[in-house]
Amino acid sequence: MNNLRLEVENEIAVLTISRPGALNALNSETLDELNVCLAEIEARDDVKVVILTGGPDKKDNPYKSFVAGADIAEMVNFTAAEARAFGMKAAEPFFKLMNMRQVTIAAVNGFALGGGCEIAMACDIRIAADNAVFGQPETGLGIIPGFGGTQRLARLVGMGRAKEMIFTCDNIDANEAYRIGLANKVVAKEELMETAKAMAKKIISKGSYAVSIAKAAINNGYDMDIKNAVEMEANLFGITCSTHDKQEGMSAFLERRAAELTDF
Ligand code: CO8
Repeated sequence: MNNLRLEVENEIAVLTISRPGALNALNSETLDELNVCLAEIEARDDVKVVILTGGPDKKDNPYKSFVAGADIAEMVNFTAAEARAFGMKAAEPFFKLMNMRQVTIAAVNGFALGGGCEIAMACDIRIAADNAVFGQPETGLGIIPGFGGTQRLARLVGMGRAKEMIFTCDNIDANEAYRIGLANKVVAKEELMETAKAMAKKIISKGSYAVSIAKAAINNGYDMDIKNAVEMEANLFGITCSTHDKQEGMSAFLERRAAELTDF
């Protein structure tokens, strides 16, 4: 892989997008690598949480940029057909981040602009360094967010705020992102990875199978009517009740001891 780095330790995969000369902008090669890498991660039993972050810039500053967008140099001469294909190429790994059985956390270490904000939004959770900057500058470039931004931003922060960000191209800082629900947490930049790993560890300490079923229930139910969504949840609840973890988790509570959860 030319533009991605994968490190797995303690059931946490840290996936770093690394294009130092372009502030980690997403080009076709990076999207392809991401797609392959996420498929491999999903098949691994030794990974329970994925943390996605950006590598240092060319001056080796680790807090300059998460992802500064899709690669403008690649897009400048796109025909309409090529642009559509590029959007669909991103949709695959973005849906993997959203729907894979492992929890995905974006550790936003600087600029999260355009496609960078969009890939962070495809993750389950966003933790922002205090210097992070979020924005959707596309309309200023004569395009629209094309990696799911018009859809995911409105779902996360509401239509009014999404429209304001997309129509004005105003960037927002980490605290504002937290205030409007775009970031789950803001931490000192030096504590970003430590915080993301601590959250990952806490999630891993729960029943991993239950967490992955809960993720599926939230994702699948979101666009359903409430009646069907609640029925779908009841079905998934039934499935979790057939697991070792349910028996162990509830017995441990009743016996006043710590549960020894496995991943099923
Ligand atoms: N694409 C390509 N190269 C980039 C990008 C990018 N998005 N962002 C930065 N770079 C490059 C710069 O060109 C520069 O390269 P070089 O050193 O060779 O000149 C290098 O990274 C460093 O950047 P700067 O010198 O500009 O660094 P500054 O600290 O001065 O500024 C900024 C940092 C503010 C982040 C600035 O680089 C910037 O504004 N970048 C562009 C941000 C942007 O507009 N992002 C949105 C892009 S459009 C998009 O994401 C659409 C997604 C959907 C596509 C759907 C298609 C179907």
